[in-house]
Amino acid sequence: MPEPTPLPPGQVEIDDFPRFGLGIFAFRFPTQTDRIEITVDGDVEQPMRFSKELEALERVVQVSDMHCATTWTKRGLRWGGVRFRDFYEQLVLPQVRPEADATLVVLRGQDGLAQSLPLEDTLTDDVLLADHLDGQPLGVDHGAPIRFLAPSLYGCKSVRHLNAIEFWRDDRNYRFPGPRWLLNPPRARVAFEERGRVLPPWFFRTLWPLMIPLVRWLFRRGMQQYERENREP
Ligand SMILES: Nc1nc2c(c(=O)[nH]1)N[C@H]1C(S)=C(S)[C@@H](COP(=O)(O)O)O[C@H]1N2
Ligand SMILES: [Mo]
Repeated sequence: MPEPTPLPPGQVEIDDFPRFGLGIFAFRFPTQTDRIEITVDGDVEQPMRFSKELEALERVVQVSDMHCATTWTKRGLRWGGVRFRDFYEQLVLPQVRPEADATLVVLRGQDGLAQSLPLEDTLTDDVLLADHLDGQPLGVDHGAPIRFLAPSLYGCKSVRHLNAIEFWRDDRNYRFPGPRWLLNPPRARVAFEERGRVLPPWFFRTLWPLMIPLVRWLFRRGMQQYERENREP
């Protein structure tokens, strides 16, 4: 076995892989999980909706770590899906035709989460549209039916239940659903410890670990509620 690479600065390894996020999303769920449907819009020539088209892209399996800005890291997750770069080059560029300067990518999840990031951060080799985890279709806990996955960025950018991708010239059409100055780093690069927008890493390293048990509990409760409501009669 090769030696594992060292953990990024300020991260602590955990054994389980919790459903996690901003507390307000603990009780929000996708409305539809059996079909992959992604709308592509923004400063583009031809807005489109893709579904079966994704099946034409090369499939990849990738083992990567998930680093949450609150300091937990789950290592060695085995994702399956397609590369975001292939999606962009083979479907978006020829068919949707974004304006040349539309380089702000906005990702939206069915639960109402919205995130933005620069286009260049989405085109690296390790960024996926993932629909499988450990050889199984994604469950509701980890993003069914499909999620964005960018392992070199903190988990907040890896939007679950992805149903819209937009390419904009600027951030006029993007609003983060929470206190942006506190919780919404523009890039969230793990290697540079971009945990927040304004406050320094040590602030988050100290504060966030105290919140993890509460957030885990909320997201577990949310999942239990979802399972009760969606149980087969
Ligand atoms: N749609 C959606 N995506 C989301 C979140 C969320 O609340 N809603 N939380 C983010 C955060 S903060 C993290 S750390 C990761 C965690 O991924 P997991 O829930 O699959 O463990 O999901 C991210 N993607
Ligand atoms: Mo996170």
